[in-house]
Amino acid sequence: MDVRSSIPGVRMNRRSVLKGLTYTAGFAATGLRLDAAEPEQAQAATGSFVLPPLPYAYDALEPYIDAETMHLHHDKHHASYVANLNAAVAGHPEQGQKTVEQLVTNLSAVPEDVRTAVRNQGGGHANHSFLWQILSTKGGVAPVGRLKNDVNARFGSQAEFQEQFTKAASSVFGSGWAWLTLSHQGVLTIETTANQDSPLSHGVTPIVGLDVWEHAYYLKYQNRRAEYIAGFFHAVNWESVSEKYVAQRAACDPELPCQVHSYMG
Ligand code: MN3
Repeated sequence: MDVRSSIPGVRMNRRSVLKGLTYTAGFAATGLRLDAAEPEQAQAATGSFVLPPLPYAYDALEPYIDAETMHLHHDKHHASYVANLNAAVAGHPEQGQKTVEQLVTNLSAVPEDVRTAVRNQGGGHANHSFLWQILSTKGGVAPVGRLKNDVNARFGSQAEFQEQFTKAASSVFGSGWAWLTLSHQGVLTIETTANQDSPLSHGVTPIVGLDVWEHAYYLKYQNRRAEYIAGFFHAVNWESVSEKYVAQRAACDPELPCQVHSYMG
């Protein structure tokens, strides 16, 4: 069977919580010129794909991810992926009927003339939408429940998992992402993707994802990617990630063995 066809789309929560967002005094004091109307302009100018609001304030991830970076990352970079994706599919209205997760899960179903654009811009939209959802400093310091058990079974311990993940994220040459993914057979894996490639495109479900493009950390960390990665682990909403993981596990193919194998074999 084609496992990709049965991978459930990762639905993003698009609750409208923008009203809770404010520019912080700290951000205003930097003097950065950012236009508060930018996300609305980006959406109005385009089509069926929209920039999801951040589910928390721009400064909610301080001190690990700074408000200035969140402003630029969400309002400019992510908005640009959305606008470019809409432009890419403008001549193919049927593609605009799909979710972005459906697009990147099955790139071969996307018309060839826009496939690379959808891979890059759709990947950027899917990856960033996912990233905002897994972050919050209020979600504990480590996985709980089934995810805790499975991470320990697979990697030995949370510390060992973070060490392996850090190695992978540090090894990305140029722009890309590091991931903890779940295969349809129920196997947790640390992997990396280049540019904006989504794990969904090769048939696995993202559980945790870290953006290691320089735009994600350069303002605060400059070239110190290792410090950024260490900060990221504090900014993951482990409670929410652990909760979603239970549902993601339940979607494993019942016809295939769904068990976690030891990382060390
Ligand atoms: Mn990014």
